[in-house]
Amino acid sequence: MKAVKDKDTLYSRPLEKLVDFNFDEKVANVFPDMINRSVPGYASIVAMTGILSAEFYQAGSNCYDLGCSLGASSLSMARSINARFENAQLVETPSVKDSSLRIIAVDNSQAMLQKAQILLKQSDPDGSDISCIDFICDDINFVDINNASVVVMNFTLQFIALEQRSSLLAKIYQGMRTGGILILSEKLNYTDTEQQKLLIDMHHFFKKANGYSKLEISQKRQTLENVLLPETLEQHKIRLQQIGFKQTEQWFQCFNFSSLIAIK
Ligand code: GEK
Repeated sequence: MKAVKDKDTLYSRPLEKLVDFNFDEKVANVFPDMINRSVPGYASIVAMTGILSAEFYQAGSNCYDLGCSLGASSLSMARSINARFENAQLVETPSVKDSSLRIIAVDNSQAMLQKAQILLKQSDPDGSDISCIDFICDDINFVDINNASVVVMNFTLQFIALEQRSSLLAKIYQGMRTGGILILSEKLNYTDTEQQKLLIDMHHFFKKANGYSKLEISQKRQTLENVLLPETLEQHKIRLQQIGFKQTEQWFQCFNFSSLIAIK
């Protein structure tokens, strides 16, 4: 995706009142800078989302990007899946993309989706990759999941109320084809106090090295406290197993940020 120059300075000055973090227009405008400087490994996870999607995508099925924000994961999926089909077909017939590919990108922030559509058009002016992406503005708890071979939740489940997570994941599982994958990326929590402290410290070193001040780190942390609710790796794995996923593997971790693949 084309880089956006807008720098995240939202928490650089002391704020009188810290309100809970939400994905409004101010956040949407600086989001690429914010997520790259705040989430260790974000760019790798987005790139690998494309690679894994291309391998596990089943022709004629749907792909979902739940909590798509500015569409970075959707674009990565579209490019990688289309490239896989183009390469396969070069050998036999000249052509063509898998015209049945649909990527359903869902977010409940109108501001994010508006910006996503502008950015994707800039990244792919002739629309050859992004024409398969349908944006839906809705709560992912209310969206139907059907005939899916790839479902991506990159740093979205952590914003869903704890008591809604099992039913949401069960709905996703029900809507998936056998052999389909869920890519689940999350910030992790640790039950051991020392381990938790060390991992949080390392995350803050990362943010400091990326130019965030102590004030920015502290104010952002407070605004996320009631909104971003991390769980442990074990909680994620056990829940996915209980829902029925036949294999769950952690394939990435950098500090307290991780990604799992779960296969139906
Ligand atoms: C990326 N996956 O760039 N329904 C729909 N969307 C939601 C909901 C909900 N209930 N709750 C939160 N969101 C993206 C990054 S960001 C992660 C995902 C972060 C949306 C919210 O509006 C936001 O756009 C996204 O989930 C989380 O690969 O900022 O750390």
